[in-house]
Amino acid sequence: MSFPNGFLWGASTAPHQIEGNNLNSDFWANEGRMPGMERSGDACDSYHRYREDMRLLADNGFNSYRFGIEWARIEPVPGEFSRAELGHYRLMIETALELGLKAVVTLHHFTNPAWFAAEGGWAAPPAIDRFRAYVETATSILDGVEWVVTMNEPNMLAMMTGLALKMQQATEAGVEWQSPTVDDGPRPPLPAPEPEIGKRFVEAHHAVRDLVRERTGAKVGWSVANRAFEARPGCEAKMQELQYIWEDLYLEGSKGDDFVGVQSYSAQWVGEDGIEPYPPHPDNTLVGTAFRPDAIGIAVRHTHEVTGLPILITENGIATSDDTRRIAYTEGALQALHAAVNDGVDLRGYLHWSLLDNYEWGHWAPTFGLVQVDRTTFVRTPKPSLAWLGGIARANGAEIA
Ligand code: IFM
Repeated sequence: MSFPNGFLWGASTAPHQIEGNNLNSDFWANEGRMPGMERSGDACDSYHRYREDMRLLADNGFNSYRFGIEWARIEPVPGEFSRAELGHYRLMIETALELGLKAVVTLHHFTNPAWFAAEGGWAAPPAIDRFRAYVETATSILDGVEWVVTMNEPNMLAMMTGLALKMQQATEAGVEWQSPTVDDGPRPPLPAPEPEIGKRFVEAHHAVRDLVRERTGAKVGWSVANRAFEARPGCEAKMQELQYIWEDLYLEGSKGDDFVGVQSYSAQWVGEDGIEPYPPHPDNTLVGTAFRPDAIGIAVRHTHEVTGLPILITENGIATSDDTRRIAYTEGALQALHAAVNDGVDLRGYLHWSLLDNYEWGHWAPTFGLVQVDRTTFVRTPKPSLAWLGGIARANGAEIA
């Protein structure tokens, strides 16, 4: 099983999930407000330990690293850009290049500056201009970066933004908010993203795309969470309707980009009543989703059909405490990807989610990392999957039965 020349092999992270103390962000301000939600705190202290993290990748055979720059640090108050923070991210880029890692840089990964949220967030009139001003400033440090992701999972962000609005309305009406749980029963389907919010993100993406291209020469795209829907017999039309709301609006928004990022973790059935819950099963992951290594194959084929663009796997992985399951999952995912390449999908790289066991948006229990992190000492302990995947990266392929 070999992959195309120049294939990117790496891992992905997001600033809020690993850096620690992202004090000026809206997510930080809201942590702990919902029952059962844990705080990010120092996270993995990658803000200070990024060289060590990148070394783990470079020393184990990988050739790329996806990380984000944090808007809330760069622009802590409207219009005031921190030269020190821009310098920090410039040093990160230089460190990656020095270690032989291609930097894949995300400009927005779910979190906003707290002031932006207070101004009304993405629904407010100045949102697009605010984002454009941030991106314009950020481009000044991107020399040498070949791949830029403008926004991470705009479809999940549209879902989260819609949910936050509903929570706010419930609070204002004095009604207690019931959040969906993933405890013992079947994991309920996530609420659908609001298309109107999604269209705003398409607008935001288009507003910065040429800016990034002109100022940096990097390839520009965004990364869409792919649900890998499968239709029960007779439910194809229902599936297409949901596919539009969940993915195709965003995939169509990527037309004209240089590439599209595909992110996929599990597959989900669509029946007459819509998306089916993941039923409880011993193989389910720590976030309650089904063990479906083949999902990434469904995701890239659908993305290829809708966009025809070069594809970078910007996230794929599994929340498990059993690293042998991580290896089995990733092996299955690579097989599915290899088959898709053979069928003509233009695949440029595979970036595993995630390098580190990190902060999973309110929870520390779901561990996605190739590397375990002690949250008191911050000592990094590589899991066997790091060397295993790095070996495949070195060989640009593998003998897989
Ligand atoms: O941790 C997240 C990431 O921030 C976005 N994509 C899915 C991951 C796992 O849930």
